Amino acid sequence: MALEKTIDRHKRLSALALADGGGRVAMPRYAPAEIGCGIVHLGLGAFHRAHQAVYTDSAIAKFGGDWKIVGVSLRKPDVRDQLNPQDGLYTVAEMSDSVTDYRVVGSIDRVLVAPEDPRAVLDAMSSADCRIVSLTITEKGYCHDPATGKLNTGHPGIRHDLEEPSRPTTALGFITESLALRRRDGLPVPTILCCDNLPSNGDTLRNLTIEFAALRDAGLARWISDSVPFPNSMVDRIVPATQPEDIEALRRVCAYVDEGMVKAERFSQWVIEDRFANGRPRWEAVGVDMVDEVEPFEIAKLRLLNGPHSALAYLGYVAGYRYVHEVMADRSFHHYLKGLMHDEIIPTLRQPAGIDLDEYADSLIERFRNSALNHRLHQIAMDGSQKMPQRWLNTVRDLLQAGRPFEHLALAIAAWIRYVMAYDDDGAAIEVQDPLAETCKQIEQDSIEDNLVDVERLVDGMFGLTAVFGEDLCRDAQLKSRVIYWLSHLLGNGVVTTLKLMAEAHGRNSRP
Ligand code: CS2
Repeated sequence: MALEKTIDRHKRLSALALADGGGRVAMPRYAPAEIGCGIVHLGLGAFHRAHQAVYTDSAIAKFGGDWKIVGVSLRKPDVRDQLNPQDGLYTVAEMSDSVTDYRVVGSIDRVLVAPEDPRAVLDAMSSADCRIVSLTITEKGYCHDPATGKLNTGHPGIRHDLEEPSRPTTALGFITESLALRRRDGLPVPTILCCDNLPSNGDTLRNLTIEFAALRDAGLARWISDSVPFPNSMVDRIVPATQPEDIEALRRVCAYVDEGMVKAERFSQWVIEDRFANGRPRWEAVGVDMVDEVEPFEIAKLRLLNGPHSALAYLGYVAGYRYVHEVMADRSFHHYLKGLMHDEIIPTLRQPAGIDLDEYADSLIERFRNSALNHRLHQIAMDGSQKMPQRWLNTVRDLLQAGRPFEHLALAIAAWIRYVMAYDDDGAAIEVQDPLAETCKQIEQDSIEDNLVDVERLVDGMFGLTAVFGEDLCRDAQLKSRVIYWLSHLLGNGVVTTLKLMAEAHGRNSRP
């Protein structure tokens, strides 16, 4: 089928009215309607649309194959309402400081909304066509204890899915029930491909699925353990949430309305362990690194990109900044970032093959500077309790064990505590989004005496969150005392003065 090219400045993007975007948009080089589905993806946020779906689109364009994606939203109907009227088509705006390229992606077939029709999701996941189930459900979607990777059996979603296995609500519930259906029907197993920023993400998901399945049926858990592959993967692309002004800018340039558009930096990386049960798209021919072992890449990325990202988010937001590139333009943050990356994080890393870690750190700083993206600090700051263990705390453990300094990380932890106190240095309210937000608020209330925060009591209370700090760091007096020190400074003097103090006392230039 030739793709029709009709333009109407207010026309919605769709297969029938596939606009040519005034020549500024790259269109799929295949007829999406003629391609069948092979992947079910749970968690169809902007990240998936700007990352895995783009690689899959390139692989289909080159080699064909029934690898289109059935997307599943586990909570809200928004993405379904954006994409289904557009026949799954959407635009990716790839932005550097000076240039934006636009590309329409054709690899998403349709979107299902799990709470509205869990049966339809199970049918898609347990059909013979589905050979890969992939996930980007964010850290909290795993219903686990982030410090240990163990299942949180008290989680309301998990409790529900154990009571009503055929009407699941969580990713673990859907995966386990769909595997049980396949086992019953004697269908080949799919590969379960975790694409979230978790340490050993495939292994973590595998363990959680087996732990969850064992609570239903020990035989099912054994069968999953013996037959279903869960390769680890490392995903990387900065994808800020789409804002209404992005959709409007696209309409001005490309002459169509695309409610499902996403924006991203130009850089993109995907490293996957090549363990697939039942085939996969030829991703290796379109820029994906298929490797035997992902761990060194994954740890380097989690600690060196996501770790500093979170630190900048808390410090920057409390200082009054709202975007990553604004923080990067402030020299005191720049010094802090250098110290954090080069003096504390890099010494804990194993060099991934072909990567120079100092150069990698410099390239990350360049990426953070991208001012076209308008990447909100608030987006990165979200769900800190679920992110900190893999982004900072494992690095802290390594530094403590090696007897090396960890001042920048202690300040980052103090900045998280300062952020969840929910007001910035100018007294403006912060809207904290975190599954533990209420608990944190309570801890803060409990630490107030005579209208003043008792910093020691506050830090003690936060460190009592064993699901975050683990049984070891919870009791680590050395770490705690440095966090108390930095939090006192943040509260007494604000972020900017505290960063100056850090630069004088522990900065790169403070040493001979
Ligand atoms: C960010 C990540 O929102 C966040 O927490 O740190 O989404 C980050 O942009 C990506 O992991 C980059 O690959």
